[in-house]
This record gives sequence, C-alpha cells and structure tokens, in this order.
Amino acid sequence: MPINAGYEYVAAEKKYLQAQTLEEKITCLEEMIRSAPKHKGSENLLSELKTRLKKFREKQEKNKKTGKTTKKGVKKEGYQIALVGLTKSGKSSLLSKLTNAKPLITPHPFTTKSPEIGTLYYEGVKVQVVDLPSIGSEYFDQGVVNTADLLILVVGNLEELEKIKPYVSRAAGKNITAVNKVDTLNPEQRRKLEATLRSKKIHGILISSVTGEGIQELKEKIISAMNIVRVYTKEPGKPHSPLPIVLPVNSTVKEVAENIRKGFSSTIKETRLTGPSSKFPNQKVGLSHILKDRDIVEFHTN
Ligand SMILES: Nc1nc2c(ncn2[C@@H]2O[C@H](COP(=O)(O)OP(=O)(O)OP(=O)(O)O)[C@@H](O)[C@H]2O)c(=O)[nH]1
Ligand SMILES: [Mg+2]
Repeated sequence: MPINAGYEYVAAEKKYLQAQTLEEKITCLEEMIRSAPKHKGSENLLSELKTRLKKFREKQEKNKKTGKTTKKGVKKEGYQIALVGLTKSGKSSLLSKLTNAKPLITPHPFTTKSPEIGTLYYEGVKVQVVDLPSIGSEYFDQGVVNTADLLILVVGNLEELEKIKPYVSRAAGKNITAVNKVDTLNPEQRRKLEATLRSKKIHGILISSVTGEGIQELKEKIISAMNIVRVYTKEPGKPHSPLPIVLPVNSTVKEVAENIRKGFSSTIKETRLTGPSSKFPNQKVGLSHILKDRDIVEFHTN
C-alpha cells in the first residue's frame, strides 16, 4: 500500500485481492490506478499496477479469441432476489445496505463485472441477494433475471424504468421498483416524483443507499412479496421462540407441527394460538386452522 493511499484505493485493493475472475481483477486495478496518490513516491507503484493491468488485458483478449469464458455462475440458495438496473443506479450500494457484502462501488460506469452475492437476514427470514452487472454490460446475466424469485428494479429516475422493462418481461418472479438516490432531490423534485408514481400507479419505494432512507420499508416489502408467514412456537409457561418458522402463506397449524418434527402433529392434544389469526389471545384452535404472519402457537402434548 502506498503512503497516503486514500479510502478508495484501500477498498479497491482489498477487493482486488479477493477477486475471482479476470474481469473483476481488471476493474479493481483500473480503480486502484485511478485512486492511487499521484506523487513522486508512488511512481513505482503506479507503473507496476499499469504493467499488471496490461498483462491482464492481454490475457483477456487471448481468452476472448479462444472462446474461453470466465463468467462466474450464481448458485441459487433458498429464496433469491436480484438487483436489476442501468449502470450507476446504485445496485452495489444497495447490496451493501441490505447485506453484509462489500462490493466495489465507484462513481464510474460498469464497475460490477460479475454477480456479487450477499445474505439478507430480516426478522428470522434469510434471503439471498444478487447484485447483477448492469443492463448494457457484456456481463449482464439474463438467466438470473429470468429465474430469481423477486427482482428489485433499482433506478435513479423513472425514465430508467422504461429501459429496464424489456429485460424483465420474461422474468418468473414479481418485481419491486426502488427509486434510489432520493437524498439528492430537493422537496419540489421529490413531490413531482411522488406525483408521477401515483399517476402511473407504480408502487415504487423511495430509497437512498447513502442515508438509509426507505431501506426498512424495502425490507418489509420484500418480506410481503415473498408470500410467507412467520410463525413463532411456544412451550406452556415460557416465552415464544426467538426465531420464527417460515412457511408459505395459507399454511396450517398441522404444517407448523410437522415442520418441527415429522409425525409431531399426531401427538398434539391441544393447540393454543395468539396473534393476527386468533379472535382472542390463547384461542383454542384445530390442526386445520390457517395461520397468519406473526402468529404464536403453543402445542400441548401428553
Ligand atoms: N447520493 C447518492 N449516491 C448514491 C446512492 N446510491 C449510490 N450512489 C452513488 O452512485 C454511484 C454508483 O453506485 P453503484 O452502487 O456502484 O452503482 P451500480 O448500479 O452498482 O453501478 P455499476 O455496477 O457500476 O454498473 C456511486 O458513486 C455511489 O456512491 C444514493 O442513494 N445517493
Ligand atoms: Mg455495481
């Protein structure tokens, strides 16, 4: 690390050391060269970085000629969300707000060259979040867009939404629109944006990946789009479980019991329920009772 290297250089170098593909290494090197201090003491470093970059670019050219691909695949783990949008809309910034992933974020276009993956933990629910290379990038992955369970269309303005639409027309999952960078709007621009969303009947969420505005609301929207219920279990006389059992919407008491242990439902003598699906606390319900999100069930066995 050169003397007086700034935050950007340090971040790019860290990412460089973890890079798995040639494309990622090239992007990180470019960023390191851009952000390295430019003075006498860093000349050697700069020329060394440039030589390395040149070598990698040559290797990339050779790979292209021989048809070798270095595209990194994405393994789907559980419920999967993909962040989709044009370049610089703030997908990588949003990934770092939603998960513990540390993708490279720069003010330059097409920084993300292979999918970045993070895990969102929210109120007992675990979700895989994939930050995709931008639309228009040669590394954009239409396959992930088509198969993800949910898409978040990350845009800087509503015109971008129109440009994204053709790419998501064959998607299997639903989508949520997140209008990012609202911290840069003045009150008048914000009013206009909200009015346009209303008139076009777009259920967009206003977010800022810098200030964190709207991130909580986005997480709630993600959970409700997942069509799941979170059910807490409880033993008589004790507080309910800290983590919920996550089941598809319209699941029954029997399904909760079977989720705990196969065959468990046949040993239950009585079920007491407190929560959104009960008429009153501690209501006695049958095994076929349909649950709602955040219900608490208490099983009595003999
Ligand atoms: N003011 C403001 N800037 C943002 C916000 N989100 C992202 N940015 C900035 O926008 C630039 C691009 O952000 P990225 O997250 O790298 O964008 P991306 O969509 O991943 O873009 P590429 O991967 O490069 O195609 C960076 O300089 C970010 O700091 C935001 O909510 N507010
Ligand atoms: Mg990015």
